[in-house]
Amino acid sequence: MSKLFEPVRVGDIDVANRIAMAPLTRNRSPNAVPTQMAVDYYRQRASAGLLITEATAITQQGQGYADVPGLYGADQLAAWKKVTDAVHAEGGRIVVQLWHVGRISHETLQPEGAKPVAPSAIRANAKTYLVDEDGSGGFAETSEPRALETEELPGIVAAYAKAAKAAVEEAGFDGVEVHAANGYLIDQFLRSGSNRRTDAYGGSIENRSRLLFEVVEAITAAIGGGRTGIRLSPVTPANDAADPQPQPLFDHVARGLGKYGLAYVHVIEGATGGARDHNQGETPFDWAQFKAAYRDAGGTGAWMGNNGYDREMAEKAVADGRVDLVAFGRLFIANPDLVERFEQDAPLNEPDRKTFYGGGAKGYVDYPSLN
Ligand code: 8OZ
Repeated sequence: MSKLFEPVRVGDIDVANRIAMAPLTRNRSPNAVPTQMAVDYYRQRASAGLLITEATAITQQGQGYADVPGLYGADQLAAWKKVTDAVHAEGGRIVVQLWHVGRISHETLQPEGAKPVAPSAIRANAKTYLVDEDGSGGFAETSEPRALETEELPGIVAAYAKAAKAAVEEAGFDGVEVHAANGYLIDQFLRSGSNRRTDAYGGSIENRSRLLFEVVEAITAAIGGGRTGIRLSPVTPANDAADPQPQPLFDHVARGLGKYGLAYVHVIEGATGGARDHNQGETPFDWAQFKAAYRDAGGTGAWMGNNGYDREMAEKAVADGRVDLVAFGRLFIANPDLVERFEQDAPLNEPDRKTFYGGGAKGYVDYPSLN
């Protein structure tokens, strides 16, 4: 049997196989509260070794799209508890992805119609998705952000830690994943294209990484490193993420993460949802060097690969020891029993792009399982 189906320890979390469900935004949480359908959706997929929820806002300021869930209100935590109970009843494991979108937002989604916040007041060349009063949806340009004051940053760090603690203690999650990828707030601080700050959070690689490390420090102090994972996307162009020198930046990040006893590091290899060989900067990104930087610094967390894998690629990557787990996104949208289908080499359902974002049961909880 392939190692892909063997159990592995992910920090403090025992998982049944090396197959993770990637975080997938589905825009089906009206008023930022997951529905009963979300309970069914995650329950159906509970045979994944590890489920990572869709990105979930830690505060209203951290949200940037219509109908994405949050983790800052009692109603949201209670709704997530139903999800985690359902997954645990099936023997599954589930972590929540903690999200602050930064500048990838729109004034109409922000508290009191305020400007979204960012490292610097530079509008992203990116779109968000909004829904009108009458329920019709559409893409919209992100709003011009305002630069966060240095004095505001401890509040953002504290909001991450508070969300992590509530996620574990109140909502019943096995852990959290820090969303530090895809051009959202933490990634906006990391990259020089979006960070022109002149305080201790901008300029050098050390300074641009500061917020990330403060967030990880606060979360691991609150819930333990063994329940904390992180997602990074060193070369993605998603959401206008831009840096001419991702290698030294992300090697520094990897080294710094080594000391926190993290459960896992989740890496989007290439352009998110796109070309695996996409590069940013002058030289091809050296993925082995990036991983070695983490291991050399004492990092013992599981290494999770993601982006366009199929079963064969995943089996090889795990067999070679290049990764410990593989996260699948689109395949999990369409195949609730992806693990069983892989094990049996059974045919896969095709994902329907039209129902990825927004809508109801169609394309969400109605993909058939083998049995
Ligand atoms: C697709 C649509 C909206 C958000 C990400 C959270 O890229 C997302 C996202 C993906 O990480």
